Amino acid sequence: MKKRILSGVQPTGALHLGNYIGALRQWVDLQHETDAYFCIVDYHAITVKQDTQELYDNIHSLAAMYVAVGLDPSKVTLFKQSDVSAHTELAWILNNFTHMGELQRMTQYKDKAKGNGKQTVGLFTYPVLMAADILLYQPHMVPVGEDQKQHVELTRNIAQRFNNRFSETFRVPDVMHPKDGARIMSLDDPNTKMSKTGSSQWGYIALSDAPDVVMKKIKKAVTDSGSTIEASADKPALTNLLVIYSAVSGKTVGELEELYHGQGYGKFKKELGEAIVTWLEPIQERYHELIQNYDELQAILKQGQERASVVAQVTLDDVKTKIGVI
Ligand code: ATP
Ligand code: LTN
Repeated sequence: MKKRILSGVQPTGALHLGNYIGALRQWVDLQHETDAYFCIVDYHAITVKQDTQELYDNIHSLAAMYVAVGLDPSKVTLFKQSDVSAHTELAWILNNFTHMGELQRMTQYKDKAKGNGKQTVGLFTYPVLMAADILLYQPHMVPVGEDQKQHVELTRNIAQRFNNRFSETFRVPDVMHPKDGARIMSLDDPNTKMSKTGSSQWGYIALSDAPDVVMKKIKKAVTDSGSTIEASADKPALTNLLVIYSAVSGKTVGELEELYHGQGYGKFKKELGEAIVTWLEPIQERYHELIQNYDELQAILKQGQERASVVAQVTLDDVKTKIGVI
């Protein structure tokens, strides 16, 4: 039997190279050999303030990007979290199997709540909703970037706690990171992760960025002192650029180091920018076709909802029976 995987992205803005290299690239690679579920986690997005129309548009553009990067909706289940009400139902139940202290230790919560005296309960219990997203589908693996490792660990703890209290109910899933690029760094600050909401526009390359924007962002990207182009612990900025180059060109970091041995940063950056633009071209073409075809996107999400609901309901009914409400 095929192994099952599940993952998700928040519809909070354009997908960037960090999302692709850290998460979606693995999804595309795994889609044929696994039974795969990919979610648009719109209820996670509202844990920070969203504009109504923008959120609606972001959901559809993320669905289009999922398909444009290579996910085949006839092979995988693409769906919207809010379309399957089992997610919020299970999240409520799991809230009662999660300790305050566990959530207080979550680094993403601490980062997002920083300097804000008015953080919401939704932001606090965000990881419990994520645990519900995962556990409903009984996946073997959760392919995500490194920043999500702590959330998957919490999910495992919640699952084990529930299983110990009642009987075997949830599969305890493993986190799965890519070999390279589990944490792509910001282009303007190699000490922080590339993010669509956290850093300036110069920090990330969106998959929807126009060629001239890509070239400008790469030109402005921070580099390390010295002049050799190599990946090493004391060259975090160049290492990051090499990992990105490798992902978009298919060449290994070692091959790229050899190719640029003795060459200047100028030539390296120009060719890296061009490689990204070339790689993005077919993705953007497919994206533009899809985004204009609203009915097709709706049909993909509807089909995903139908498939996901069936699987999710089986787990939810089992949980409700075990706790005594049915
Ligand atoms: P935010 O704007 O909150 O930073 P984000 O860019 O991290 O959002 P998410 O929707 O939270 O995007 O993440 C989607 C997936 O992309 C997750 O699996 C996450 O681990 C991965 N991811 C996000 N940023 C990076 C990064 N810089 N490097 C590698 N993977 C990443
Ligand atoms: N918190 C994740 C998004 C997310 C997710 C999930 C990822 C929500 N539910 C379930 C994997 C599985 C993030 O990337 N910020």
